[in-house]
Amino acid sequence: MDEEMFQNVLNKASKYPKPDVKYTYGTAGFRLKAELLPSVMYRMGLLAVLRSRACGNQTIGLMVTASHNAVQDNGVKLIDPMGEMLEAAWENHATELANSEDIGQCLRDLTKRVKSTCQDWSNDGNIVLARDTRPSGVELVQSALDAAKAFRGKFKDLGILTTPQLHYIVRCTNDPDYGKASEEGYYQKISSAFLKLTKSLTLSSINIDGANGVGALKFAAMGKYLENALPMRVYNDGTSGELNKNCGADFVKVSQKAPEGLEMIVGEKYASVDGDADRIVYFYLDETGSFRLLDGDKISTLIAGFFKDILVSSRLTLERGLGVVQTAYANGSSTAYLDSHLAVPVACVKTGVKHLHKKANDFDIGVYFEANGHGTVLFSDDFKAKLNEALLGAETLPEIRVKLEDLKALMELVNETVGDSISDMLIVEAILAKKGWSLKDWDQCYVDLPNRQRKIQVNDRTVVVTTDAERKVTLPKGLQPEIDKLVAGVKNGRSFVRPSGTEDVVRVYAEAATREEAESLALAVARKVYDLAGGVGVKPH
Ligand code: 16G
Ligand code: MG
Repeated sequence: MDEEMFQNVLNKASKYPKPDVKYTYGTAGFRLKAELLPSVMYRMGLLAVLRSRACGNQTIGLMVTASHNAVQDNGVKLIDPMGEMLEAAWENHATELANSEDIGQCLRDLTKRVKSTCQDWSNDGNIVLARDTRPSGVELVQSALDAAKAFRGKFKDLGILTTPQLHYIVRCTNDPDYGKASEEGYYQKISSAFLKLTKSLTLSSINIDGANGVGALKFAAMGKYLENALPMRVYNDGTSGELNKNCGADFVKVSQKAPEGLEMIVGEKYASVDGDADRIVYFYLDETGSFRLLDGDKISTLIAGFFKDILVSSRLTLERGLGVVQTAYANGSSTAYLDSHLAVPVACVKTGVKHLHKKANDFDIGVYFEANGHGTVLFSDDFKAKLNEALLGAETLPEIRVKLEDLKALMELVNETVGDSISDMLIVEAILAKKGWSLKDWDQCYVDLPNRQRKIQVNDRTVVVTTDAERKVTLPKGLQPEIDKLVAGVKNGRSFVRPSGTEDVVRVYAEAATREEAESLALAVARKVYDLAGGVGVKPH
């Protein structure tokens, strides 16, 4: 090993001293107050280069963002070669490196370990970096670049991008068949698929809440490629308001009300994206002036229903077929609608994008969404091959060919690497236009069951252990029977409890036929959690 290189890494590291913090690479990478991150960022620059070496010099992405968190926070996540999230074993390497007191030694050990088990080791190392609009991102990117230089990796700083744009670019860099590896290539691929799909259709305008973040910039940029096919107005574009403050997809989903910064009008269409533009939710005002939210569940049922129709009419037969992946947070009405109305199989997995993404690969067309608006569609190689074969077939009837071409355009419109608010919005808009649906028509597919979430402060959230995709608890003992008893007395009742992956709390979800019952079920379950899982502070009341 090259001692001079490790010495160099160590010398540079003194610029980024590690504060007294225990870091964990969680479901969303590292995410903290920005001032606690320079040392982490430096180390993640090193890890990204190491990961690239371990992947035979394929390009690895490093995204600096804290998504829907406050502007004072920031974070970092690494992106694997096919644009997917970092492999689980490397999450542990990331945590180890971030916490090490002797970074030179830790990196030396890690390099040795990784190299010894690695098939296609390369001595180069290639990374691409991007950040959202947080001011702290500028210096944080610089720390990662310093690391890459010291560790003799090659790097490209792509400036400000949405998280899904960087995922897309990483994928295209390593797999040029997927598209052109640039921001422009992204707009071109997606806009041309959208224009193909909506050719000769008239689309009504959409109002977008950009959360005062990167989404606002990039929706506006995409608008230039859409040739006025979709009139778009972007609000909360960052010129005056603060990032994610009382606006954005998370605010709208959690508070179930309109973001600040836009005046809602009956009959208009609205969508909100989050701070790094990988989530989207829709909303509108009904005739009575009530706020109506169309969340990730509504988006996944819309997309799955459309795929179902088009698959039937295009006569493509698939072995593993179409399926939808949800989490326990999916509204019970959405699951029932998929099951009994659309007859589409539904799988339920643990919270966290990586679990949904993985499961969606079990289907030929796997639609996955979290209720919070993060999701996309994955297509199997078999599906792609069958589709191309059918399109090439000379005997394919013209009316079938039209459907197949729609299917192909729809596939090209999807960013398969990760949930993407720009791509997701254009998918929704294309489907609504094809069906001639308003948001109200879409909303009426099914009625959400009233639901309520609560969080309970406990001494140690790890005392709560779940099973069955987080739908049941195994520990603390006695909690599940209590939940079962409470649920049994409530019409359409359902409730589950899980430790948060991002906050030091235990979360409770409850739904029921009426708002009052959902509220009281959530409260009763929260009180049981407080009693049995070591609640601290005031008991829920
Ligand atoms: C992270 C996850 C998100 C999940 C949320 C749950 C990713 C990229 N993000 O933000 O999917 O919904 O955690 O948070 O996986 P919780 O564990 O605190 O409820
Ligand atoms: Mg996000």
